[in-house]
Amino acid sequence: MNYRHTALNRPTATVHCNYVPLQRLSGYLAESAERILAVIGFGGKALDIPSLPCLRAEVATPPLGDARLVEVWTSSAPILHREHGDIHYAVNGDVLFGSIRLPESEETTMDLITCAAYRHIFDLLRKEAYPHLIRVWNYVPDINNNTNGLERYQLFCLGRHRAFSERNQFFEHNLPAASTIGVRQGDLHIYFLAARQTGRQIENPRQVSAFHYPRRYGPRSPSFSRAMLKEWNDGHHLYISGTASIVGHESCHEGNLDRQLQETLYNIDSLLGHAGRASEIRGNCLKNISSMKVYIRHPHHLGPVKASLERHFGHGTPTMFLQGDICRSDLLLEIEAIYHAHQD
Ligand code: 3EB
Repeated sequence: MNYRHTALNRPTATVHCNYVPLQRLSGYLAESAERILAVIGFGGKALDIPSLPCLRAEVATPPLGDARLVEVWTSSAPILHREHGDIHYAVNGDVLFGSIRLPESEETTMDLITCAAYRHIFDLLRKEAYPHLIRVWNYVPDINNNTNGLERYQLFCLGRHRAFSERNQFFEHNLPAASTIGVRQGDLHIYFLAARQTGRQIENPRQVSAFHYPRRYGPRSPSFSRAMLKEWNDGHHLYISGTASIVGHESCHEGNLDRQLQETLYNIDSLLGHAGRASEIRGNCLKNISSMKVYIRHPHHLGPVKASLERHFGHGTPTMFLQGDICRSDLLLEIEAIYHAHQD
């Protein structure tokens, strides 16, 4: 099968992220009318299912609470599954979904393997002609540890910045939404969604853009946008980056879980308002949250965080709670989300 570029500007497919209970996965995959791009499990052992006919990846962040959810990315168009070097990926003419995992060694420190991973990704996107990175998830082992005076997150940012900047000197206007979370086992793992056609980078008026963070946070700034707005054939989807209790560029409410959560929710509200105004979405209606992932540093914080979020969003929102280390050691939690705009 060969995918041809369409003459129309509009993508012909849509892409959805679904959280499916592990025990229902086989049935879901068998019945799904949409095609499966990828299945992502969390915390090990989740994908003890014989030979899934699609891209599968296992993220090291352990699930919190009783729910065992897997993340299933679906699309409306037929999919091809491929491998290129270390990257496993799926394509369907509008979208490329990929996953790469790279080990460290004595010779390859975190900045070098991060740079290598992003170079592989950019090479693949160029080769396959899906040049626009929309959304990236980075899982970094021991993210808050120091080596030679730099935090491993800072080394990660150094390598990522190098790969972005050597590819495009104007990269700060075309940055994907991202989450970068610390894991306590395994290798550097990155999975990502890229597209033939570009999305729109959205920044948050309450926060200094991460790519403009002052130098005290590290020798190179973090290369991500606060959100990406992407049009699929069923309307606009807003991919919100991992969002934490940061106002301006400073972490707020050190040690105070509830205040950090409230500040995070203000940040998300502010971003939604801004994205609605900045885009020409009819009805200005980015109110439909479709899923949310909550990374919590200390597992015993699950109870109060869950209760507050249910008060804020109600019970219906598909939510995944995961243990993850936030990239600043003074932050206790981080939330990422996907919103859909309903078009009338
Ligand atoms: C922040 O706003 C919190 O380096 O890719 C959130 C999302 C954070 C993505 C990244 C970092 C990243 O700076 C941390």
